[in-house]
This record gives sequence, C-alpha cells and structure tokens, in this order.
Amino acid sequence: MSEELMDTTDQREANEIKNQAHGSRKVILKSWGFWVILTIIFLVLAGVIYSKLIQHQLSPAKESAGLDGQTTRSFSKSELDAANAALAKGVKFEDPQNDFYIIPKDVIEGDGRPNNNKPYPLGYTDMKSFTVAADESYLYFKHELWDKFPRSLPQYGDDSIWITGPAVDQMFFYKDGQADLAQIISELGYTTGRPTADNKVSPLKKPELRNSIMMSPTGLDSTGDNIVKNHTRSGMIAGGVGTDYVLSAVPLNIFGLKLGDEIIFSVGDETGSAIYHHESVDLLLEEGNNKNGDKIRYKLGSATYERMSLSDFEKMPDMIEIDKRIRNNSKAN
Ligand SMILES: [Ca+2]
Repeated sequence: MSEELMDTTDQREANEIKNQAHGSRKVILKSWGFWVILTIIFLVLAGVIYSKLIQHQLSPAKESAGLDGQTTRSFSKSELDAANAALAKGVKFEDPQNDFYIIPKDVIEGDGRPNNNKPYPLGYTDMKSFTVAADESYLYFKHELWDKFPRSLPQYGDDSIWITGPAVDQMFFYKDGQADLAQIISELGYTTGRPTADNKVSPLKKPELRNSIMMSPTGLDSTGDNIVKNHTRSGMIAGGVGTDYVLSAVPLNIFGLKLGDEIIFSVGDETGSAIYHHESVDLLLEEGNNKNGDKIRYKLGSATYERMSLSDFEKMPDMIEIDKRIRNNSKAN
C-alpha cells in the first residue's frame, strides 16, 4: 500500500468516525428534544386542567352557565363605548330612595320560605335609576343603585345576602310573529347556590356578576315559578362589586328583535337572603305600596317611551293567550 493510499484510507476512517460521532450526537439531541417537548406539553396540559378545576371551584357550572351552556362575558373597550353612546340617547327613569315594596306578612312563597316585611336599609338593593337603550346589535339596561355593592358576602345582623340584582321583568315581544315573554336579570351572586333548608350559604371567593335571561314561559312548577323553554346567560355585563351600578347588554337576535321593534316591560329589583325568599323588593313606576309597577312601552332605539298600566297590559289579547298557556300547565297546588 502506497503512503498516499494509506493517507486516503486513514482520512476515510477518520471521516467515518466523525460521521458516526455526529450521528450519535443527532440521536442524543433528538431524544433530548423529544423529552423537552413532552415536558412542555405536560406542563401546559397540567396548567389548563388546574385552571379549569380552580374555575370550577370558584363558580360552579350550575350557576355560571345557562341551560344553553352560555356564560356572560365582560365588555371590550369598544363595546363599552358603543353601549355608553347608545345609553346617552336612551330613556332614563329615576327611582326614590328607601321605597321598598312591603310584602304582606301572610304571603309564603312556593318554596315555603318567608318574605321580609322590614327590608334592610341596604342602598345596593334600592334602585336609584334605570336607563334603556338599543343599537343594531344589543339591548342595553343600566341600573343605578343608592350604594355600592359589597366586595364579599354581605351580612346584615344574623342574615346574609346571597343574591341581589335589578331585572327587566315580563318583557313582551314578538319573535317570528309569535307573542313571547322574557325576564332579564342583571344579577350578582355571592354564594355557590341557594341557601340550605337550615339557612346556610357557601360564599364564592369571587362574587359572580352575570346575566340571567329566561325566555318563553310554558307553565308553572310546583313552587309556582315559571317553567321556561330557554335560560341563557349570553351577552355582556359591567359594574357590580365596588360600584353602584350594573350594565347589561343582551343580543337582540336571541329575541328575534331589530331596531324599531317594540318591547313592553316592567323593572324591579329583588334580593334574596339566607333567611328570606325576598329580603327586599323595589319596583320602578309603582305608586303607593303596589305589588307591580307600571309597564314601559319602548320602541328599540328611540328616546321616548309610553307608560302603560298593568291592567291594560294584561288585557292585551296576546297576553291573555300567554297567561292561559302558563296556567293550563301549572304543577303548583
Ligand atoms: Ca328605590
């Protein structure tokens, strides 16, 4: 073998050794990279599962989502600007301070719980004003109260407030030509659910501000509450704890409504405590200690309204039909 050839052979061997070393380094790098990626995936998955568990613990699914699985979200900056622009052109109603409706002592609710005939003087359960407005996409309701909502479970004497919130009640509208009713509550929940039979509540770490929209009543359950076809929490909400207002935006399309259509509704604020079914009730447009306030007849997007008495409302042929349908399917008594 010539020296030259030996050199070439040595060179080839050296190259082969180098290549082998490079190859094994590649294998090591590959498996090292594999474990890094696997660890990252594991950490991300663990994080997601953990946050879901925490979320679930803070706000049980039962309370957080409607029957359709929808939850209420916050406004974006531009959505809030749009809401305020619409509200500036809406209709505002003022409501006096400390004008609670006193429920007669002998009224016992369907669930057997009593009502409070001496409502607590809590400003955040007392309506101060109400504004209604609409744009092409949303119906807006702004409720102002006489005081700020507490940041954690409110106590009054031995009692505690588990839920409070103003509502647009018995809202009459036409969906695809059919007369229908809806109730839209802008509620602030302080507990994981209703009080137990021995008046105990479990506070949420973070109170939950949400829309509660009940649509299409079809009957009454055994406690006399409406059975509804749909319950959703869709839309946006702002205000709540630390503020003295609640602002709700509800998509027009869930009612099949558009600008210029008419709705007829009343407004009330109900609060539930550990002891009382209704700790307090405050109604808009009521005179004296009337159980029901007058109705507001409002054309979506307009700056005016028409006041309508409850008896005129109940005499509307479509309302008589709806009422009949609900009563005929009553599981109460
Ligand atoms: Ca009031």
